[in-house]
Amino acid sequence: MSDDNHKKKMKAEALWIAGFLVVLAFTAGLNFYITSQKDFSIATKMTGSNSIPNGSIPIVVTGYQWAWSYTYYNSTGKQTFVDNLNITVNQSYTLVVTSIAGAQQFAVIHDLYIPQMGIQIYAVPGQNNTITFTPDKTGTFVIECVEYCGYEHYLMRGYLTVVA
Ligand SMILES: [Cu+2]
Repeated sequence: MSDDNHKKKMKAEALWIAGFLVVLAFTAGLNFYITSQKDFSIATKMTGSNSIPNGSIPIVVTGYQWAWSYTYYNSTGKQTFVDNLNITVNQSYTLVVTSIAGAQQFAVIHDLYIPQMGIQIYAVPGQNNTITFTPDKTGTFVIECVEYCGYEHYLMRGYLTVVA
């Protein structure tokens, strides 16, 4: 191998490494940014008492492979939404979190995480885990599953939108 050729190869390798580091730095930066958005003051009066307090609106959250569904009752009756949830500011909500029970391979544990609200609760087949909270700021917040639950785990993302 000539010296020139060797230099070219070294340069190509250095470029590959540099490019890879740029991609890593970008994704790490994005992750740090999102997790730094945590503001536990957004959700107040949080409890995990496993009961639904008076005046709190229950929302049944079910983890599937691979989506979240939210079911609640309002003036138009029973409503079910997939992935995204819209709620009202300064209203108390109780999430009743579970995972679909059924054929063994689908009955897996998920983990509901709303980082900016400081909410994290397991979704376990056959269990109803509750958490009560009152959002006191409007905005759009990421909802994600943080328990690896199968190969499309990454699809279990959505948005919680708090409106006035
Ligand atoms: Cu999951």
